[in-house]
This record gives sequence, structure tokens and C-alpha cells, in this order.
Amino acid sequence: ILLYVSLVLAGCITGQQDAVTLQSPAIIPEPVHLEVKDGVFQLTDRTAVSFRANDELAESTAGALNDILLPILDSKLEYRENTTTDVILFKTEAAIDNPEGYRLNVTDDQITISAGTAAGYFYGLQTLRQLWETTDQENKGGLLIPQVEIEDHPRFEWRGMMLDVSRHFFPKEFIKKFIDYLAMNKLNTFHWHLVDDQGWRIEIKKYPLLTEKGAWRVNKEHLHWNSRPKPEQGEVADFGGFYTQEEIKEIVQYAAERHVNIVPEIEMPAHVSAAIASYPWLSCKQEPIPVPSGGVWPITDIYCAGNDSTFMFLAEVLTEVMELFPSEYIHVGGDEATKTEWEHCAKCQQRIKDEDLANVHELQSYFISRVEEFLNANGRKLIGWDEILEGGLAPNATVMSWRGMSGGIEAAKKGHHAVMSPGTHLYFDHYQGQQQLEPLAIGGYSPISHVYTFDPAPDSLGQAADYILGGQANLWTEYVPTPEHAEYMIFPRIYALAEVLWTPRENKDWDKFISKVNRHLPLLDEKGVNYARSMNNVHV
Ligand code: TNX
Repeated sequence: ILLYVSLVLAGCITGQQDAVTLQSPAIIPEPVHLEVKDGVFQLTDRTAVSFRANDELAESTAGALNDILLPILDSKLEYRENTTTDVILFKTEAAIDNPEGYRLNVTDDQITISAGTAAGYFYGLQTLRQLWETTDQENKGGLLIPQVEIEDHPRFEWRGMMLDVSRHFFPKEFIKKFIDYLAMNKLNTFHWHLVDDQGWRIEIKKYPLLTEKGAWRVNKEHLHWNSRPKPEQGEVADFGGFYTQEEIKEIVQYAAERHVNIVPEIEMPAHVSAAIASYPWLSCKQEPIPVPSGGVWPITDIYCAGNDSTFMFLAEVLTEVMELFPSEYIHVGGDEATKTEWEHCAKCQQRIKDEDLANVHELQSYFISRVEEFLNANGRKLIGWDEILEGGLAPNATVMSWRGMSGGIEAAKKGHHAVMSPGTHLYFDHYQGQQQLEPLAIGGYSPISHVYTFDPAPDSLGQAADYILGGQANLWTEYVPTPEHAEYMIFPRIYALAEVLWTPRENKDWDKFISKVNRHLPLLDEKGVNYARSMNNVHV
């Protein structure tokens, strides 16, 4: 009788499955190994979760899955011991050696997620979610999940995106969304560009004027950049803003829960008009300047390299920054320093003589090295834009290569680590479609197809490839005044970035990728996320 009953039941379930037609899953980024099988697992409010006793990692992952499922199923999945049917099993396995790797198996009566770390589990859940979101559009009476066998881990450890919150300020709520966008694409690094000429955005208790003065543009008439039209009537004008330390703590915590590390960038010695507007003694001229509202270029007001007070200031600022951000890396900028002030600065000239430096490039190198020493003494690592190579790289510095890949390659050949974010491919402030059809952008041309072809560590690098930590896309915001516009510049190019940084080269496939993107776009519509339709106007 028991045999008969189970046969009938099995037939019943099979019958149900036959009626179901799921689309093939559209997982972005494409996993290392993916095998799609016939059949489905039906996840309902009767499905259980299970894990070994005292496995806290598994338990908290089961909790995280319940948080995702609660709004969909209206109830939480219950824990059941020693069960093998209609269950989601969480298996912590130290043997999975990539710290972000996971395995995911779906059969008709079990889902098994295995990982060795919280990050690995987290990425397993992101994939699981895409398994139902991209295949089962109906969602009646539970979730239908295609049977798969997945083994996965990232190609690179630094998978990042930078957001410039100085040229335009973005509120805390959007920063959290931005972190969500990274996490759902298995990106793990948020490079937060907190300081630039047009605004200082991080509260520093020791130097309150940085945000009392330095976070606000003076000339409200010319909010937008030189070539941008004045705001339309009714358009919300952004004159500035900043994040309090409490808000930053909240955001750092939010990011950590999503396995995103925030690398704060405190620019130096240039792109610091907002700081000099607040404390004029930071420049060699020591004259008051306003917080510039737009693209005045070049800006010659930079921190004075000849005064010890500059370094005292930076040490105190960085001390507060390190208290807020647990990141191993601290970004110190270093780009585009017009050094004319240093050329005319008696104290800087003196420094050049005293320290046996030959020229202002070496003075910049001295500047960055001195800051590096301070960061290293506090257990942190320095990263900077590729200009930090000029005049000699600080001994332990990591280079972020933006003027093409050559700076990163040079650093790697010298045995320094590098992150690739070349303007040729990964600048998300550039146009992504035909210029005449796009909203005004800074220039450039990086359609999604172009982003997709990028390889941070091509074979031509030889041994130096070992020093490439990964890559990141940069969203500068001179021409990006609102969160909606930021989303437009991010999506769908972030999907290409995700495959560039996660997926093994041999698994990348443009045709498959673009058909998957087309399946993700309706999900953005559902979530109310803005995105560009520009790829339809691009000749690939
Ligand atoms: C160069 S990239 C800059 C930024 C601008 C960007 C615009 C870099 C390190 N510096 O200050 O916003 O170009 O694309």
C-alpha cells in the first residue's frame, strides 16, 4: 500500500511538473559551472529549512533566506531536523577554498546550498533568487525553481564601483540602494568618492567647517556644469549636503550585511577646493576661495606640501575616517594635481631641498609616501589613482589605473597591486548610446557591449597579472544630478561589469549575456529602478 501511495504521489508531482514550463535561468554574472536539468523544485510555505545543530553560519543564512521569502510566501519556512524531502539544506563546508565560493544544487525534493563563509552563502542566495526571478514569471502558490547544479566563485577579489557624491550629493537612501545594486550583482567593493572640489561630504568632528562650509556650493545660480543648461523650472536643485558620522556608521553596517566593503576616498593633494574654502591655511597661498559650483578647470588650489600643518590635518582627518570605515584600503586620490602653487611656494622649495627631492613630481610622491606611512602605521593600506606613480610610487601603494591600463600594468610589473578602472571601458559617466539620443553626458563612449569586452588581466600581462586585484567602474557625477539619472547610467552596464569581474573568461558569451539582460530588465521595472534602453540604439 505504501508503495502504491508513493507511486501515486510521485505521479501526481510529475504530472504537476509537466504542466510547468520554466524558462532557462538567466543568472548574472554567469557562474563558473552551471548545468540546467529538466524538472523543478516547488518551494512553498510548507518547505522546510535544515542544517546541522550548532552551525551558526548555516542558521543565519537560513534566516536571511526567510527574510527574502517572507514578503513572497507570507510566512517563514520552519526548521526541520534530519529531513530529506521538501527541504532547503544549508551545509557549511570549510573545504570550499575560495572565500566567496558556493555550491547550489536543486533536485525535485531538495535544494542544497553549500559554502565555507558568510559571503559564499550570500552569493548562493543571490543566485537562488535569480533562479526563480528569471524563470518563473507566474509565481502562483509558491516558487518554481529549475533543477540545476551550480559551482561558483569569482575570478577577481576586487569587484567594484565608485560613486562620486561630491559633484552632486546623493542622499543616504540612495546610497543604500546603490549598495543593493552592487550586492545583487555579486560586486563587493563600493569606492565612495567623498571629497572633491565641489563639496566635502563626510562629517569630521575635529574640523566642523569642512561640512558647515565645504559641503555647500556658494553660487547657487550656476548649479550645473559649464555646458549644462540651467535647471528647468521645478527641477530639484542640489546645492550640497553631507553625511553625518552616524549616517556613515549606518551605511557601513548596511554594506557589511551585504558583503560590500566600502573604500572611502579622501582626495589629496588636489581636488580639495571644498577643504581649502573651509580652512584656507591648507593651501600655500592661504587665501580664501569659494566652493566652486562647476567645472572650473584647472583648479590650482591644492594642499600645501611645504607645511607640516597640512600633514597634521590629514592625519587627524584620516584618524576619524579609519574609525568609521573598517576597510583595509583607504583611497587618497592623488589625481590631476596642478602643481603650479608648489612651484612658487618658498616652503615647498625648501622641502624639495631638505628632503633631497628633484622636482614637484617627487614632492607629490613624498606627500603620498608620508601619508602612506601614517596609514600603514595604523594597519591600513593606501590606494590611489595612477598619478601616484609619477615621481616614484610609495613603497606599499596599490594603484587604481584610470588613464588606460598602463599605470596598473606598470605598478604590477613593479610588484605592486593594481585595480583596473580605465576610462576607455569602465567610465559609467560616458555615453552608452548614440549621443544625440542620450541625455547630456560628460563625453566618451562606453556602450554595454564595450564594457563587456573588457579584461582586467589579459594574458599579455604575463606574471604581472597576479598583481591585478580586479577592476571597477566609476560613476563621476558632474552630469548626473539625481538618483534616477545615476540609475540610468548604472543599468544595464553594471551587468556587463559583473561578468567582467566574476565570470571566467571562457564562460563569457555576448549573445547569451544580452539575452539574459533582456530578462533582467523587467525585474528592474518591477522594482522601480530606472535604466537606459540605449543598447537598442547601439550598433554592436
Ligand atoms: C577625471 S578619473 C577625474 C575626475 C572627473 C572625471 C570625469 C579621475 C581620477 N579624475 O575628477 O570627474 O575625469 O570623467
